[in-house]
Amino acid sequence: MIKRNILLSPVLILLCFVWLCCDKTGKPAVEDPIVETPPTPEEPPEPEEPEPLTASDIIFMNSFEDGNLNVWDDWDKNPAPENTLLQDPGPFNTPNNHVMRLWVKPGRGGADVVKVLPSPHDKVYARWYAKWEEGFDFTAKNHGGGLHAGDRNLMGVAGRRPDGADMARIGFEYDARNAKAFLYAYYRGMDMDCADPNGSCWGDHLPCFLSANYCKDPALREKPGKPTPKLEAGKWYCIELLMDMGTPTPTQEGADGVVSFWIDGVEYGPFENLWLRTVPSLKIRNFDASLFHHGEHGDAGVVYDNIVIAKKRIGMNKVVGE
Ligand SMILES: [Ca+2]
Repeated sequence: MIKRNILLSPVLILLCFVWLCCDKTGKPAVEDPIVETPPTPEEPPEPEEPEPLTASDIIFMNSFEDGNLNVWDDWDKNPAPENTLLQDPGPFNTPNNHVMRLWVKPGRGGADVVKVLPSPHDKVYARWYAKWEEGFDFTAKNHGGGLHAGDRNLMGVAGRRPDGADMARIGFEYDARNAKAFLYAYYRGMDMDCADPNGSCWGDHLPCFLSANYCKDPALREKPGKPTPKLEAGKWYCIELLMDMGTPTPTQEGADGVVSFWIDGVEYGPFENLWLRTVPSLKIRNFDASLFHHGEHGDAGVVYDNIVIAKKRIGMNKVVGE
């Protein structure tokens, strides 16, 4: 028995080392053919505007008018020019308005701000405005930011399926092959990119517009007649995410987590009956605005404004206090 433990210990240490050293920022999007939803002959979908929020609905908001980023919980403090406040009319064309710019140095790397929410939640909406600057290179592989359940230290973990008690996250990004928007999601029930025989597992694409090898669940495919837009540089987008952790369940059976997102008020979900957690203590605790590139990329960045995290749907209009 003692001999066995002596043999096992180096193996365990090696495994821990491999895990700690692994790429915690995720691999590039799967190299799989894109299956585009055919264009629809129907009129484009109309945005839906929800009821206005009250102050008590709001968990956190920031419009970058403080002159600094002190309300954020930034540990890595991406210094200028990676993370800067700029004067810009913003999404509401407001004089003397300010926005936050994220810019990534040449090569692999990222810029971000993190907010540890003042309270943990089972269901959260996050809305922000973003503009990819003129000349932005959408062909560069990327990851974006969004909502994270679990400890802040696990926000960058990638390459494995969460255990249902540790973490879950959804980030808004684009496919580098066609600039189409989607959510890149890590959660207990994720299943699209887990064929690696070594047990590695990479994020789901919501909606899924890859081949049938990945898009195994028809409910998670792009909805007919509602393809997600291809992002364009130089225009403001209103982006809103919903993450509802759902009932904690030991298996997929009975799981009812929900993820959805809106672009300019048009919903491209919901994705329902997702297995996001096994325990009630796994709650949404963090938000980040982030731009990560896997390798070489263009010199343009992305600007953010009017970030609101709330208990209810936020919509495109200004909220109380903005
Ligand atoms: Ca502003």
